Amino acid sequence: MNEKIQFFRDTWTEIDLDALYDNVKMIRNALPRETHMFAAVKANAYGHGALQVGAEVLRAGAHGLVVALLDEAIWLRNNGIEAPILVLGAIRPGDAGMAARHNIAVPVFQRHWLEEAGRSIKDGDKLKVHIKCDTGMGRIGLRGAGELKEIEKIVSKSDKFLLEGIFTHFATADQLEESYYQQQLAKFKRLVEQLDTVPPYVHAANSAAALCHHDSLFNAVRIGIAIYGLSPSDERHFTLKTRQILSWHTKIVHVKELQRGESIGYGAGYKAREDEWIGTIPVGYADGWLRKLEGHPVIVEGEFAPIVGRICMDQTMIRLPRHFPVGTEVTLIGGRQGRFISVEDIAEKLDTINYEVTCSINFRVPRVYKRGKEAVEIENQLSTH
Ligand code: PMH
Repeated sequence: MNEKIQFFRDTWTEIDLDALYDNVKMIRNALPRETHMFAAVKANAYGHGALQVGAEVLRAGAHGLVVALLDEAIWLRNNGIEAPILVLGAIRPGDAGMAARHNIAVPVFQRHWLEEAGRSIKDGDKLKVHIKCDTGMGRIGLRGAGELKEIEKIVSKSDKFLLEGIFTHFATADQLEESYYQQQLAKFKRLVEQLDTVPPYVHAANSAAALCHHDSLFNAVRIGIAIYGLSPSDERHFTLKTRQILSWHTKIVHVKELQRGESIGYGAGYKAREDEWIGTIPVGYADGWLRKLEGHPVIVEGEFAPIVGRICMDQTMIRLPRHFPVGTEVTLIGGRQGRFISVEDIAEKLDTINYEVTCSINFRVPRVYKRGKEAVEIENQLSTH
């Protein structure tokens, strides 16, 4: 580990690169050999770190990466990622030249966008485009065969564009009820059949679809949540034994004994029911450790300890089963000493989904990348080095 890269507050996440590698291999092995797997590393790889996750998933056999923003794609390119990258979200037509220059593929679904984009692409450059079809998600995409044919015609006639793919996105692939999924799939198939020339990548499946519906695979898939070892669905059970790759830790910075009746935190909202040991940990809602987690347990030396009082911006108090010294490690998410707190446990307490939990862990929290027990890299976005 590079000793120069460090952090000065004992709060960090650990990303298990071995588990990530195994997860990707497992998912790859569950798919036909010829299926191209694109890994979704948008939103900083769902909070796990796009550069490190991107490099590892490619090493494990992913074919390319998908992101939401052109900014995310350029950042990956500037940091040495050479594999295919597709932006999923709409980009401004004036930025098409920039995407072409960086060999980044983008979605197309509006005729007037193509006309304007063509003007921003330098002569000699070619922009790779994937036609985005809205078959029922209702976000972006063309909806009818007429628009599709028009766009195919403009793209195929222009020397500024290269038709590389066609895709859609499912709204309900994670649900047991399949009729809406089937409707979307049928619509997409009908649209693909309208093309004069089928492009190299035809893709529709996210994690839930790829793992549950083999009819959704076409020749490429876009897998996000499953590579992180998190469940794509509350309703469906997955047999793949992927592992959660993220854990979150901190250390106690202060310990005190409270007398019965004394209170804790903003609003003096918690009162000790008896004499109690209280620890303070340096993590709060400004890190993505949200106030709604009050009452939820953390792990201290293999025992659960509940969060007491309101979570502050940068600090949280926990009720300890007994005295622990300052510096004792506390686990907020993940496993330690035989106990485990899953991302899904936190999501349930927050009344949200696992995706939102990891995406909410923000730039203040350093990411420590591990192989085996060894930390191989630390990413601290606040680093002054
Ligand atoms: N493709 C598109 C177009 C997506 O928006 C997403 C995830 C994925 C693939 C990967 O999905 P998975 O993580 O379920 O495998 N997008 C989002 C989203 O916009 N909100 O939550 C997940």
